Amino acid sequence: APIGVFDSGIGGLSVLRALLQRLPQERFVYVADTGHAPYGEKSIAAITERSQRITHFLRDACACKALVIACNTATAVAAHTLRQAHAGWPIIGIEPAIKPAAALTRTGAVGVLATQGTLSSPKYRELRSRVVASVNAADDAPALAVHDVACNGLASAIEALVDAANGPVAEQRVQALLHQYLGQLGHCGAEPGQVDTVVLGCTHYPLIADRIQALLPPQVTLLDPGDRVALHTLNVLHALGQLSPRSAVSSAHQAVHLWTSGDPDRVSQAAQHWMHMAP
Ligand code: DGN
Repeated sequence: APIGVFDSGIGGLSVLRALLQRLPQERFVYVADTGHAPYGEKSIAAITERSQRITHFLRDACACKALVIACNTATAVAAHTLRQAHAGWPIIGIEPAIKPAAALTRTGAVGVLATQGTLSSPKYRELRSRVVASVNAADDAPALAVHDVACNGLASAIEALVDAANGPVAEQRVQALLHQYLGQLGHCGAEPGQVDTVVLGCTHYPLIADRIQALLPPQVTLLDPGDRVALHTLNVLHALGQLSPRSAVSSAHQAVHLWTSGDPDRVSQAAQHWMHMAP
């Protein structure tokens, strides 16, 4: 049986990319909900409703053996509800990598780029205060400060990058938003109190990690949680004895079925572009 993966759009391709590397023997069904994107500024009820529908589709129509929510916003808002409704069926979510960032930072200042929906969710706020409290309770580590930046519009601008007709305009828009949002991280650098670790807290952002890194001092580290999620998925399936045997799946093209509530050509173009997947 395949593994189901979904995102509001093409951002989850950054997670799918990592899943294909860690789990080369598995098949995947990816749903890009681009007809209802972006999730970042939608209500809790709307995001939960979309997540439930997609989960039903992946579990019932596609007979998926597990679900990877490749969207920070949907995880923050709906993972709990989905797990209650599908008890016993593995659901793997994704959340901003604050804990790994806290372990890595030398200055104690961590930036988190995410959607407003993720940053204002109780799940994120709880994670954030838990990590800050536990680091600041230990006296050997530098005090931890987490700087949240809500990157409204950035996921949508990234969606538009592969649109042939609007590509150059979208590129300008991405650059303008990055200047604005990265500017909010203050003077990035190696001094105490200056941000040296930036968490990519929305699955769209790793797709443009090179553009983000280019605008930051070289000593700033970006954290893309894709591989950690893929490794966790591997461990969960292994523990359940549900990993597929080494098999006939030989290419990403064979291994992935793409579905979308939006324009299928755009999504397959995005998969080709961001994952070098054959059409
Ligand atoms: N890619 C999603 C996330 O990780 O939060 C949502 C982006 C969006 O829909 N704005």
